[in-house]
Amino acid sequence: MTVKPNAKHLKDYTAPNYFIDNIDLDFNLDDSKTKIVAINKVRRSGSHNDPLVLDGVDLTLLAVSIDGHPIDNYLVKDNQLIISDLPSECVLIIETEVNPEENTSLEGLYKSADAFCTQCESEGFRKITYYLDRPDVLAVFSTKITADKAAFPYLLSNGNCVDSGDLENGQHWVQWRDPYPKPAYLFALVAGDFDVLRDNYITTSGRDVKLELFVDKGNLSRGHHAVESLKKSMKWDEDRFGLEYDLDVYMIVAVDFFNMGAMENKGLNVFNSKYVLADAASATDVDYLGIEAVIGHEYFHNWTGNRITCRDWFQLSLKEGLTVFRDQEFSSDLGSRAVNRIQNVKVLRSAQFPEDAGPMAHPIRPASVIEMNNFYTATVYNKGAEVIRMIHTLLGESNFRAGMDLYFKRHDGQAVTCDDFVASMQDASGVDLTLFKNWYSQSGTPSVTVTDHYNAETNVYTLSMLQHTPSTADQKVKQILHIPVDIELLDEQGSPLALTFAGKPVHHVLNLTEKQQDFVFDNITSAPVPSLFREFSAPVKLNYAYSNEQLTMLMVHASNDFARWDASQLLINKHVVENVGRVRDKQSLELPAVFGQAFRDLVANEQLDPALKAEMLQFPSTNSLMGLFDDVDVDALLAVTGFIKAEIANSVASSCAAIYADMPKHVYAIEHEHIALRSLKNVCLEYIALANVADVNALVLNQFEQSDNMTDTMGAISAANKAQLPCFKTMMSAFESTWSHDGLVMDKWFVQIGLSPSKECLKVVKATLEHGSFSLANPNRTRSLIGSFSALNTKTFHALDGSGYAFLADILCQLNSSNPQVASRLITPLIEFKKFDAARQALMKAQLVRLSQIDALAADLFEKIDRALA
Ligand code: B3K
Ligand code: ZN
Repeated sequence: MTVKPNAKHLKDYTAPNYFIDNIDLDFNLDDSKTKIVAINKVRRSGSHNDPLVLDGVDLTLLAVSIDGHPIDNYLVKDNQLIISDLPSECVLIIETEVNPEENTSLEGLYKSADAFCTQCESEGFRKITYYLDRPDVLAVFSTKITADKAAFPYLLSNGNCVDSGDLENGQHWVQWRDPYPKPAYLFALVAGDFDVLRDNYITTSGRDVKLELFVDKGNLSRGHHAVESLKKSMKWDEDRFGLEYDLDVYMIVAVDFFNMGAMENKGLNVFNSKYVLADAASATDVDYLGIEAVIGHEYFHNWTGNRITCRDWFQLSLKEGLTVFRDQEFSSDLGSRAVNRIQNVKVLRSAQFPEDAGPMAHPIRPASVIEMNNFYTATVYNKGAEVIRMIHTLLGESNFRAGMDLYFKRHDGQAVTCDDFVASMQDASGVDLTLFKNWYSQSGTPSVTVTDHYNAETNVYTLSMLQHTPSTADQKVKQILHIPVDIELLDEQGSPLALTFAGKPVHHVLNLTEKQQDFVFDNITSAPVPSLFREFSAPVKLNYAYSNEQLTMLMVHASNDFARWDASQLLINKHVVENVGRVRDKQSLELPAVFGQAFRDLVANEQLDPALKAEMLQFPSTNSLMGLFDDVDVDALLAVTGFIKAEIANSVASSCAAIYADMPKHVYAIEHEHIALRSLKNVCLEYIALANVADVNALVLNQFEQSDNMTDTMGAISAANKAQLPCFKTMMSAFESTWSHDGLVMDKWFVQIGLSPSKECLKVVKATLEHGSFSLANPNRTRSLIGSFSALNTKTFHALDGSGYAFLADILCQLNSSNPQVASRLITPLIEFKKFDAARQALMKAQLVRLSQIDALAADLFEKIDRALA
């Protein structure tokens, strides 16, 4: 392995010994030689004689001067510029040169097709100039950009445009100034030729904000949903949190080459075009909802992230967990709260729980980091949002809002810690969060084992709970957590029972604060069925020995929609576990009659919201089912899931066919009721296809041919893919000829190739690398084809000949040098090898060892491989 990069530790944090209060940047844009002059106002903090140590990566240093005098007695070493003997205050001018067109890491200043753009979070600004590239150094930024006017008519940066002008040689310049001091990670620059969608928004206090959306030429008609989503976000943040936007202009630029979803740079968001562009022909309902959520997320960062930022990167969840919570609430207030909750929980169970169980386990506030980009994780984001949600559950909406208000009052304009956030919540509400804070420092998914006892003579019912957090790769010893347990008790008929003890009402959210704790209820006249962790009140695994009858009762009668869905998942999980046991014991697979009946009743239930029905019909992902086992037997799991899916399909196919036939024929619109019906229709189509009823091929093909929207088009293709219907090929080639000019739409086609259950899948995936619309240089293409294959195609990726693993490792070798961030995201299924059987473990490990021997292994991959092989 290459030299081990150093880890940084939260416990070693020290405040900066210098500050930069002001930086004036001057960019002369050129594809291969962009020159940057940075004028820094530097101030020593306290009295010391330590040198100023600036970060810089992949820079050509041209000149350094202090207070107007060029100097050369500096040291450039290990990606640092070290300057000694500085006066207590000075003007430090640094001239650097960078090569944007060769920057394939998509971090720092790079070219996305013909446009220049930047990505600086977390440590990309150091690829632009030498700087104190850390979030607790806040400066006022001014940015002048000069470039060819014909090729780059738009020159954008943060803040407000204060001046501009033309030069003689066909060049022009624009001067920007952002009045809000910010850390370097929020800096942005974009230069290019775009179509611009312009709008405006009047804030509650009457300020008129210009909204500008920049898209590739010809894409204007696909930008309207993003702008509408932005206006909804601005209104929602005013209504729910009393927060207004603070600059005169809000700009969003959509680019095709982007490592993640989007970036909240102050006043100038840069977005992956996937989260901007949508019209009926090219985007699914999921795409539309994703755009609304990500536009909201980046907008909400303006307060939770930009106005109040992180003291250090270990505190990332301070802004990300909180902002995910805010975007989840936004989507829930605008759409279906139950469906949003279900989808968020699916992410936890299929991505975050496995992360906690694997070699990259870390608390939402990590204690040690090698490559910060590796910590933009489901744990920091999604579990982080769950931690905020638990605070919300414990405090209630009005106390939570008071806590947020206090947080803004205390810390606006500062770089702070998770502890500061919790202190505001505690001080504003009076709720003691001392024990609760363990959620910030402890990794791992806790389990809560519940047993109960009913005394028919005294009418007393007792719930006994035991919490346990298993050791994780990063942390052996675990502390007790404060776990909110939201419950309901139902009588035999499914009616809710009042929760009381000794004549007093008991709140439905129980506080589990000890290892083992009993909760007692009286006046319970018959043995109740408990609905536990309603609304997923804590990110834990529940162990309670539900009977089939209890679960089917909860599926119908639980008053919380999430709990009804969760009961359907628990019913499936229970039979997956039982049947995998049967495979191990060489018995035949079986399901009780109540199982199929539960799903027949579900489909027949006309009272049920179609959106919830569609969710309850969807089979859990293989990745979340893997979480039910300590040792995953891939072959048994696939056999069992295939068997159970077929059983559900056979039980519901005829009623699904009836629902399908009776679907109202709406004029296509992006409205929540329509989205719900489309999702029910398409899940029905999938079961009809899996049950392989007569004429299903024609039915699916007909939906494809008649479709006037991408949701139904993909519904048909996906059903045909899963059921391996002959029409799959026909539809894929029709899709390809319509869309091969548009990589973003072709991503859906690449995903279907990666997910194919066909024996030929890997061969086809490899051949598709040569497809004219594919490019490994584009992260969206790469994730669509290779990510879908390796993360979701369990059968082929985990083939026992090791071919899936070897293929992924081949790709990672290439990406290690071109784009380590993308490589590091894709490696996840390989590093979680310990949960599989010995044969697969050996094959996966061999590929990791092979990768560990790459010359110049990037820190991103190094950190994950090193932890996996430890
Ligand atoms: N803050 C960015 C993510 C940056 C990722 C850096 N590797 C987007 C977001 O969470 O809003
Ligand atoms: Zn974010």
